[in-house]
Amino acid sequence: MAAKAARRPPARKPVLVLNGPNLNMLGKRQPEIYGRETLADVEKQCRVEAARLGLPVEFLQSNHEGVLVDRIQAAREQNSGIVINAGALTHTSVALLDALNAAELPVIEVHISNIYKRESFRHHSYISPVAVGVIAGLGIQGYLLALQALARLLAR
Ligand code: CA2
Repeated sequence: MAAKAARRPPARKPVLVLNGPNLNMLGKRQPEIYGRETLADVEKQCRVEAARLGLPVEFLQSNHEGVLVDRIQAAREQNSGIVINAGALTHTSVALLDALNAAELPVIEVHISNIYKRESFRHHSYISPVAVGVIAGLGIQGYLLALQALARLLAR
């Protein structure tokens, strides 16, 4: 008799958490806007939350637009969804918008601060049109909420 095929769920591709320019400075300057936690703390908390949700997760922070574009292009094959805080590139980058569009993955946009309470140039995001949702103003908890949202979307 033929052996029964093992019914293992297909391996899930990791969710990619991307951080843009200057977010490596988190916790080191401007704590009144961005809080006291560092990017390493964000990564640690995301890893704990992702493990709880059963989501594999990968991180990249870069100060360079092209590096972020390259990683988003690779994500199309390598990842199942993207959480992105593009930093100031949020308000300037058509290149990131195009890359996210081409990736055809669920995207959640995160901002630590409430960009709508700040200078008017921060009120417009080039990447929001490709995002399933946008979380702003909830501090680094926003990243954890974004992972929860992606876990639900990917389970559908
Ligand atoms: O609120 C957010 O998460 C932002 O994406 C952060 C960006 C800003 O340009 C966006 O308008 C809103 C800035 C990230 C820079 O982070 C720093 C953190 C500490 C010290 C200096 C910069």
